[in-house]
Amino acid sequence: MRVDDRGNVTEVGEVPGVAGEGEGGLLGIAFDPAAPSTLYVYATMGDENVVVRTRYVDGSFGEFETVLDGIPAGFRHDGGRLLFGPDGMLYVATGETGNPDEAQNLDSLAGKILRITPDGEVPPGNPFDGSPIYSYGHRNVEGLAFDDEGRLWASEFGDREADELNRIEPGGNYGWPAVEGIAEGDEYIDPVVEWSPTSVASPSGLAYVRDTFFVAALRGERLWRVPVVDGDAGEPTSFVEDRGRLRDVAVAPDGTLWVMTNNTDGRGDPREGDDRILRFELAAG
Ligand SMILES: [Ca+2]
Repeated sequence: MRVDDRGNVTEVGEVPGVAGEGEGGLLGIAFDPAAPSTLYVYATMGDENVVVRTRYVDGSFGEFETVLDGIPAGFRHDGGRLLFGPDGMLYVATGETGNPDEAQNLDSLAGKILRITPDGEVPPGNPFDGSPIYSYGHRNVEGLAFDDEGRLWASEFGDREADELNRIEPGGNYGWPAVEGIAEGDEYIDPVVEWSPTSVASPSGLAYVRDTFFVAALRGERLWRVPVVDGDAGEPTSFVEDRGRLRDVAVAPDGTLWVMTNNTDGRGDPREGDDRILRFELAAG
């Protein structure tokens, strides 16, 4: 779908071969800033998750080609967020597919954040030789954002104890399934922010603008706002608390904030007209 700034929605085309069960399906999209008519898609196809790409020219798609395959898929925890970094590389968030131990297995792409070239190759500078894995020990990451300093951050669904906002370091182990939330040990990198209980957050999409992260909360049914001070996160506050489940948030080129509801995902309470994309003006300063 293409949505213009007046809210008009146009169906552009279909991504062939998408067949997800449970939480699988067509989960993420990203345009390459260095090749703006190339669209990348993260989707479940067959029994795996893949990244494919196509050209978007004159209002329609060309052929789709596979960029990266072999990402495990599951009935739940399929990750799916795509984001190009300031280094021109594509960052890919995956989930552990309901198999927690896979998050610690460096031979599996499940429960990881991956870093690949736009062609799907392993780029120079990745922390593990010959591997697209950039960080591990993740349960299910559905939110990625870079701050003004080029640092990568990720939201993370917790299980029973705490949801997380993490600052991602190359080669970092974020603890799942050994620990959840802030553990204060030496072995794993603690989140910068945790939400407990998980019913107040369950964070999916993540966006950054002007020293602030915005975190779309599914079960929490609100938009969390987290100020960033000198690379650390301040106390979260929340708004947009009357629209139900929020799946994603993005900053548009004009500086407005776009928020996607997800009340029709089988776990929500759909209202007439759901789901919606909401657009907010951000206060100056
Ligand atoms: Ca963690």
